[in-house]
Amino acid sequence: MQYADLLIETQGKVAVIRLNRPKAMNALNDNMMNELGDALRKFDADPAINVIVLTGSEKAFAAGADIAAMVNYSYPDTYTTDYIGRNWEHILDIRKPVIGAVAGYCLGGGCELAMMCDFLVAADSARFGQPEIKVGVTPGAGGTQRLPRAISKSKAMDMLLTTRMIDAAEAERTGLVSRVFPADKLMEEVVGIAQQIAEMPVSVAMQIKDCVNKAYDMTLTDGVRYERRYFHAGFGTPAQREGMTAFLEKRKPNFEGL
Ligand code: DAK
Repeated sequence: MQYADLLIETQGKVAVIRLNRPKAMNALNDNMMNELGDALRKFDADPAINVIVLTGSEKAFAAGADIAAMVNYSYPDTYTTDYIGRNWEHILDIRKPVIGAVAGYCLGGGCELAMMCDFLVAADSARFGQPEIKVGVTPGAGGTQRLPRAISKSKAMDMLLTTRMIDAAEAERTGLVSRVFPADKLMEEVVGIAQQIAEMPVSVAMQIKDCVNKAYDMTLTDGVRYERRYFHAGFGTPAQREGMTAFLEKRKPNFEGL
């Protein structure tokens, strides 16, 4: 796959998508978001890939939506063409696990994009922030909704209203990221995590992702019922037969193609 604003590589069953607009701190523009949607959809449909890693550069995951592109937009420009909605949220339709690996600045729309990943790991250089108020707008890709769910209302209000950036340690402490690594080890570590997941049955990984995401949209009772349906259905799958048989036979399970 060749893209103008992304770099792509694969390592076994893991695909790495790298945001790549180095001169603009990976500011997100229409072309990059269209390309990202295309790459994500292709890997989601590729039976050779089980897990996707989304990352940026050492300096920036992404420093927000491209302010130069937005500066002259009018309300009709954004409303009638569904700016953001039209191409920023493809990642939410991806059924395989997507891990975000953040180094450097992760601001505004960049932080919102990162929060659409299934989970985040960070380099110790990472800085997260929602500085949109400073450029005169509210966040438009979920910042006011996903951030309080991730780190608490108080922390989110603080970040959104003051534009204070939090570092990797605070991001881990508050639950925004799951693990922090030295910057020079980030990619090695995240690909290792992705490979570990890629050895699991991909169908079950997809089901778990679906269930966890439902936890945000359903009542607890409905969510547990939803999960239970997958659990029961699991007893009709080769993954369950192989996983449990391998355990009893004291061997490593082979979930290839499952
Ligand atoms: N957009 C465009 N260019 C950007 C950029 C951005 N968000 N961030 C950085 N750049 C560019 C800089 O302009 C500069 O370009 P040149 O001058 O070299 O041509 C280059 O990247 C390097 O940046 P700096 O020279 O500023 O580098 P520093 O190390 O000094 O500072 C920084 C790095 C990340 C702290 C700083 O660049 C910065 O504060 N950037 C802006 C961060 C920001 O405000 N992000 C939020 C953007 S607003 C909406 C939906 C969504 C959104 C809004 C509305 N609706 C549906 C209505 C989302 C909005 C946003 O994300």
